[in-house]
Amino acid sequence: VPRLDFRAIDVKWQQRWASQPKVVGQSSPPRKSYVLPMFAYPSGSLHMGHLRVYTISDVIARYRRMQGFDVLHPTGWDAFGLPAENAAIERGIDPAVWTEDNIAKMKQQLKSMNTSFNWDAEISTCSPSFYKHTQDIFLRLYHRGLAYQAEALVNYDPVDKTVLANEQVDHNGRSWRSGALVQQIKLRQWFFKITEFKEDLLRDLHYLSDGGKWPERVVTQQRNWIGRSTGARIQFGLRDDAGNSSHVRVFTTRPDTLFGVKYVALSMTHPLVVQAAAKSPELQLFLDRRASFAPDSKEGFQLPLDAFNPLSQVGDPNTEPLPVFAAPYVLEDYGEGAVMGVPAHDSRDLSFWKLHRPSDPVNIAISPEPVDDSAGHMYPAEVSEAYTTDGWLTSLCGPYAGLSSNEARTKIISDLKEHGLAEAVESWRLRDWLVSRQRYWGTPIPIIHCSTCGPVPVPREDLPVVLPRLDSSVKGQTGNPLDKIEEWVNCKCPACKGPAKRETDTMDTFVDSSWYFMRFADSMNEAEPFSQRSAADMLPVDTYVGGVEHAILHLLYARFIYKFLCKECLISDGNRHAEPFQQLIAQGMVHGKTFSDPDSGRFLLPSEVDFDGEVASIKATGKAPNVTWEKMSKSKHNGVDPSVAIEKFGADALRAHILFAAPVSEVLQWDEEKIVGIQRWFGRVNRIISELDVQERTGRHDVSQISIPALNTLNTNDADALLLTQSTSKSISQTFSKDIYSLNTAVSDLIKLTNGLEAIGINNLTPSIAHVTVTALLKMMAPITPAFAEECWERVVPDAERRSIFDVPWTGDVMTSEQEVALRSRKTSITCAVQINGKLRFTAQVPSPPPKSRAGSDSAAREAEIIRAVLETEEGRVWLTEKNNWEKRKRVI
Ligand code: ANZ
Ligand code: ZN
Repeated sequence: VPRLDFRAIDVKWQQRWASQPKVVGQSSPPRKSYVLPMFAYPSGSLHMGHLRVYTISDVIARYRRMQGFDVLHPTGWDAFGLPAENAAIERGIDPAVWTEDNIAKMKQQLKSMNTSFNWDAEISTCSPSFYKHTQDIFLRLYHRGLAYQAEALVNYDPVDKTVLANEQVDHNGRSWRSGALVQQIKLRQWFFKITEFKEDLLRDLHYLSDGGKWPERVVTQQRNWIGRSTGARIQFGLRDDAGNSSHVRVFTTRPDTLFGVKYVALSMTHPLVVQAAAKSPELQLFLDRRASFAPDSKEGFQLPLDAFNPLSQVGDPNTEPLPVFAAPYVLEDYGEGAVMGVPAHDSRDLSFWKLHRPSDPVNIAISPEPVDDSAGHMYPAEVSEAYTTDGWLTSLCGPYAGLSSNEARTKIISDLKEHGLAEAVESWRLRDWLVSRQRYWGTPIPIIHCSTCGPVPVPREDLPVVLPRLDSSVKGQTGNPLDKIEEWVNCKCPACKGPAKRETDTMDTFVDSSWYFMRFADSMNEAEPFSQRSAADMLPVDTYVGGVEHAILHLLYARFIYKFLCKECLISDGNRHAEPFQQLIAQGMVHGKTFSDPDSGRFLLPSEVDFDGEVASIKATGKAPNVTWEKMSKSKHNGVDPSVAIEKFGADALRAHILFAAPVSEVLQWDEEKIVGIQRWFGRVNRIISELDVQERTGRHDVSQISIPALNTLNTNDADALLLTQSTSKSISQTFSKDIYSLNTAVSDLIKLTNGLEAIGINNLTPSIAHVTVTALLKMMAPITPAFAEECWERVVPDAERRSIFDVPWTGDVMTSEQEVALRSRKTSITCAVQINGKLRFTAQVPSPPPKSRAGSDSAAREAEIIRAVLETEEGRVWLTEKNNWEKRKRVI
């Protein structure tokens, strides 16, 4: 048995694969399959999350290649973005150089994982040959009125000195990148009109959730982000302190709670608030403080206005005037920028009311039961939680009392509508996509500003607008370096040829990643992003693999741009609903084993822990450390460097371990101690291969005859081995093709098959059966452990037939289903008559006898086998263990 040097095997096959021409699909007509892992940011080194994504996508790609598909499995680099620019500012390094270095390192690491990427299609979003087309897509949007400039209140990150998209601000109002508290300022910005596609983006989620093409939770997150609400616009009367009447409209999804309204609140930029601020310095002061309010702040400022519930105007006695507030919790760009406050039934309104009117009772308008046993009015302090779900209207609700929320919504809207006081409306949460960034390291926006002509698009033939190089003078600068590069900024207006200036904003990196996957279809095309022909051949992506952290933004933007390009007829979609990713595999995170001191809670360096004993102990104290699994991070000292792990265990063991350790969608707890199990498995495979090898070299096996011989010549071991191989291959095919989320079971199935074959013993098999089952095992292993499978394959498949294991079609089954049925029935169909004390008592199914050649060779074993089977039947138990004692039992059969 040769000793296995996994690193040497990896390197040998990596070189072989690189020098072999890619085999194109053997199927006719060719069937394509496009398998894509989310591309990486070139930070400089892979992390375990990358290892997990690329392993999953590589297994799928390799499996589909073996099935005869023309597989496209490309990758590239999401190469624009702040870290490169920050390196430049901190250390005076050109971001392009920094990025290229990192890409070179990471590409090497990716190859060392035994991956099978189409490197000839590789792209990098920061290369002019790529961003030329990002600019082209920008211009296509611009010419359709879908890219526009507008003054907008934007999130400004004072540390990175850039504008952030809403999505890049967390719920504490901090930048996702720098962690700085984000400020709100007004700036002229570029937007993409994604809202134009909101109906399509929402509707087609049905298609994605049908048949589980996308995980339900991702579909739900997208649906909530788009956020269509159906409700009503309702008009409240207003009277100011001088007695002048006017009105204000609010948007509500709960017209049924109208009897619970206690106040009206307006956004900080609502026209009525702006008007009032002109006359009230205190209000102005309040408005000026807005940037300092926390996002969930319930601050408020009461305006000198009374509001009147519209129900009072349709004859309801409930006419008490309601206070009106300016409040930061009311969003300026949602609905009407105004809300009706219902403390009893909305939790935000309840906290607002508790803060501003702690002693003013709230109105309970909705009851959880059809019978109204609610208190009617309650003091805010008595209401611990708002009752926010639908129910039945209480006796407070006059003519509507007793109606269900649903009935009441319809009736209240239609009653108010008669007086022009309400109308049913929809409201959408989705906002246009703010794409401009005041940074250097991004795709330049291809627009020129001319004082005579205004903004002028750069003519297509002048693309790309190339980023100027940065020199080391950038070190320590703040703001956008592009603003300071005069010779780049100053240019000629394409329209009037007068002096003009380039747009210095660059695009959000989400723009690059919104279309990169289309570029892989035709990544060398200089003239256009991709040809219609190549799009028709390769798009959409069949299987997209990536982290669930991209569930909202990246996927939404990519769906938008894809739908846009379908509308532009660059992509002819057939009937795939203009969806770019037909199947989405969202993989879970990788958590690292984390040690901390039980006394101080301090996270420990691995070097502070002694692993030599039976249980780990802290070197300094001798105590046992706390062990948890957490997101890998520097501060927790729990990160694992994939390169080190590959050096240590070989890529194939890592791949198998990653798949085996957890179902695809779940958190993977990275525990290197468990790789031993995988290594032992490889060792068993190695022994089996050696046995087969000996068989073949001693000529016991006629290599020209590796199909299954006639069934009646097979022995029980052959039948067992064949049936086990057959059931494994069924299960594996199912997993690889339909049930990718259970890839962990593929590894355990293969381990079981290996153990089964080892238990049976290769030498106990008819040589051709040994060959069939072992080669089937190798083929099934190949997508997961490609180099090790190739190495074993080379040892057992005779020279004449030697070709890469990946060029051998995946046949799946090792026998026909007729053969399988015959084998199975032969294995179990013997009926045995059981006599007890000379009387026939019952019959039982027992294993069929071994073939003639071996009959009589082991009759004791055969007898034991039959008795065991008989005792396992229900009759056997009753007749032989309950009604008769052991002595009799021995005599009877
Ligand atoms: C009264 C009410 C009573 C509400 C109740 C809810 C529950 P979704 O479902 O997300 O669309 N709202 C309306 N415009 C707002 C704005 N500009 N800023 C903040 N909140 C606003 O949310 C709709 C609900 O959010 C609306 O329904 C409104 O509060 C509030 F028991 O009206 B509701
Ligand atoms: Zn001009």
